[in-house]
Amino acid sequence: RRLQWRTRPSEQRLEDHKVLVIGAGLSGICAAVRLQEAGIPYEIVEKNDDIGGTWLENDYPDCGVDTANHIYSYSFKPKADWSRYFSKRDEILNYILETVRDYGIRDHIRFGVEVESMAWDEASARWQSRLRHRDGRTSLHDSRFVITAVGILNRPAYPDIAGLDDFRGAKFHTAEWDHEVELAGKRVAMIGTGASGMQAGPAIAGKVRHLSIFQRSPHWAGYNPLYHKTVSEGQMWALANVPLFAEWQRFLMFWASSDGFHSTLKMDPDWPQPDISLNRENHAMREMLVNYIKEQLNGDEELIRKCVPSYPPYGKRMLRDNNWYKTVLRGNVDLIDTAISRVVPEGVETSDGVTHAADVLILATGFNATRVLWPLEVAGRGERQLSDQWAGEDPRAYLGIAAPNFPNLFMTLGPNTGLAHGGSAIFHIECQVKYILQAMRETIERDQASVEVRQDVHDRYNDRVDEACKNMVWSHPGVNSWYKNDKNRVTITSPWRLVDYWALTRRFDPAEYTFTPRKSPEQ
Ligand code: N01
Repeated sequence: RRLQWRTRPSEQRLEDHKVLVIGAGLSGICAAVRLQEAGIPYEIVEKNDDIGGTWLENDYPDCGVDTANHIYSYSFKPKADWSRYFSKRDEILNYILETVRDYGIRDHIRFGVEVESMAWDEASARWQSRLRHRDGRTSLHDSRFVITAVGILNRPAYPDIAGLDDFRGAKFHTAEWDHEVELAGKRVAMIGTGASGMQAGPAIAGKVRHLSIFQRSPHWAGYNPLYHKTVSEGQMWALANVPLFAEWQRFLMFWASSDGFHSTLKMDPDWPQPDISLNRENHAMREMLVNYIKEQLNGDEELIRKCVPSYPPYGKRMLRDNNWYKTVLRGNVDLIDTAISRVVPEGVETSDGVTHAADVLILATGFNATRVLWPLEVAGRGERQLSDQWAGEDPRAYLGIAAPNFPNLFMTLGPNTGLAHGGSAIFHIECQVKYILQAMRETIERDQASVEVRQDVHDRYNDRVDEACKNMVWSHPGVNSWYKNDKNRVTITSPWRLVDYWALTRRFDPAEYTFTPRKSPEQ
């Protein structure tokens, strides 16, 4: 729901509380819609030349979503005519562009501008942000509030493999796909078998001469009958015309990902096989997935050994089988699980001394997700750096939204709000934006200059997060992922069910925050 003012502030007061939104992806656009409805002035600064964030940057072959679109969309902009249950990148990008057009947001966005650093100015109780423009110029931006909407997976990670720069052919990351490079008839090497690799690999295997896939560890991938299906006209009609049908479907998906299988993710201390599964349900899930893999691989023992993960299901992001297993069975595809020793000019060398010749090298190696907000430099009260407060890779925030010492700064998809257990990230984004706007309303209506979460509230919440995560699959010692830092502390994923996070963020409680009054002009 849009924000309701209790006492509508004057235009002048609203103008004084201008907001800077960093990023024009799904989170930034959601924030913009709600700010606009509330009449709070805002500006979006976007590093790219267009709208869309992750859905603009990622356009590798067959790039798409693995959360059903009828929930992976804004609640305020339902769409009955998604062509598929799990849409491809272009359809999602068009949906974001439609939202921007319908709400008239484009004029509020400055493209090709990156926020390099931000500093809280105590005297004026405002944020001063240093912007770097594409032409190298820098400028200062002044705002009362800042909302970071930079996503989690926004900085491609390049593997630290010796000789990478020596490779003779074309090479690129999946998030920076080079469409100028012709793959037909080429020998291609792809490093990484996460969600990006698992979509891109099958999409290119049919056209390349040979595909060598380098797998460091296998990922679990499940089958969903709707994954490859288009939505029928009858279904679209019902979604558009039958009262409450779309809401009902959305609610079912919400429930399924919220409550449906949360217990699958929790360790049972008495479980006899803690290496491979967590509890009875998790084990049943494992057996179902293993049977599926065996069936897909036609009993090929060598490939089955390579493809069955040793860690429990959901330890890393559960993927959707995108014809992955059929792809690794192809005659022109090798799945290589011998460690890479180095990249050489003519291909990739593995620790057994074999060189796998390649003309093109694709890095499906994921993102620098663990350093939340990096490389943005944020200096709060008393010039305290956010990266110091977080000791680099140990980010914490109250509800993933607010951090002490950083007044008037709100995060979307901040620490411990990533969804690794199903459910739509857009749901979390909407919860966060609603909460943030309530915080702003409270500050503006009380005629305060700043709002800052109390340290004790923040600490207590993070203790709860840590306690909940301890028991969950991502903390499993056999799982190595970007969901946690090098101290095995889960920093990215949320331990809560969707409904829990909704309840936590539903109402902003002013008692959990400290407000600082606005200085009158003569002070
Ligand atoms: O990245 P990843 P991604 N040497 O980090 C391997 C979302 N997403 O881009 O597993 C060798 O998951 C690494 O190996 P390992 C979704 O949230 C969604 O694929 O660490 N290998 C892994 O195999 C997802 O979770 C969709 O052992 C190296 C791969 O590279 C997130 O994005 C589609 C290596 C990286 O996998 C990230 O997915 C795409 C090295 N030095 C993305 N370094 C959909 O919704 C890394 N690897 C469908």
